[in-house]
Amino acid sequence: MGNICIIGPRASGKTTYLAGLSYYSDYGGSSSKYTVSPLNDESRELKQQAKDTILNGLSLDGTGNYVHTVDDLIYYSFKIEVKGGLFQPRSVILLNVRDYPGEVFENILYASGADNIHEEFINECLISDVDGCLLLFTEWESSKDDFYSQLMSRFLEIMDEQGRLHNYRLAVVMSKCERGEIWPGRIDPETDLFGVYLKKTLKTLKKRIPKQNLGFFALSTFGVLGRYDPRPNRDDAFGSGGRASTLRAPDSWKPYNLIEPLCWLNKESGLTVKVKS
Ligand SMILES: Nc1nc2c(ncn2[C@@H]2O[C@H](COP(=O)(O)OP(=O)(O)O)[C@@H](O)[C@H]2O)c(=O)[nH]1
Ligand SMILES: [Mg+2]
Repeated sequence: MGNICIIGPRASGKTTYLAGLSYYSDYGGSSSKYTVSPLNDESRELKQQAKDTILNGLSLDGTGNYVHTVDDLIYYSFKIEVKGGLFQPRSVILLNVRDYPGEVFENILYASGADNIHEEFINECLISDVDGCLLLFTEWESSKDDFYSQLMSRFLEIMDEQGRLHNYRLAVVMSKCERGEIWPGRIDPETDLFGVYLKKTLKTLKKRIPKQNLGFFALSTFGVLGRYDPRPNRDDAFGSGGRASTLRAPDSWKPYNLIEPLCWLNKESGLTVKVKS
């Protein structure tokens, strides 16, 4: 039962993921494979916000950029209990997450020197009581592959400096996977998403991270319209920060794979727990 971080570039869906994860266990009722208990005020508020926004067709506001120290960032803390099944034990995950604005992650490439606050944020994700990290990616154009791959090289360098290259799990996730072009790739994301669209990034990660510490996933907080209706459950709208997507049919909300990467990251349950949310 350890700490897990979530990082990813701007607008990769981090805050929406957390909001959806925290609220879906109530919304899905007994069909949810897990329950989430918020452990602090910020988490309770996010869960409430999820109810007001995701289900009512409004979008969450973007995470602000005006942060000067790690302590300026919102901190969420959740206890997640994954229900046991016939062949799987019940497991408990503690998810402690600072809500980093995407810039923090992207700037590790550009910033340098003593005032490198971005590295300070990343270092916090790599301290010894953190077991691993959920890394959210959202774009797949080939121009992005170069950028993500450079970003990962730098991230791996920092991991190495912190002595975490061989003892840190990385769940590499393609978010918003309900999008039509990538939905079929969700079944084997390593081969059909990262291996097709983000080849360099995949190679960079595989070169340095031990196989058992590297997992590839696809998830979608929004999901598709139904089991036999693969159209995205999504409407594009404009939010305060530009383009923003919201749920198209809140009554049919069924997120995809929210909990699986967390179960994999969670040391205690390791690879034995496979749960679809
Ligand atoms: N299509 C789609 N859009 C999503 C999904 N999750 C989040 N978004 C949208 O992506 C945008 C950025 O999400 P946000 O959570 O603010 O990203 P963050 O900057 O990483 O915290 C928002 O407009 C969300 O509505 C998803 O599962 N599918
Ligand atoms: Mg955010």
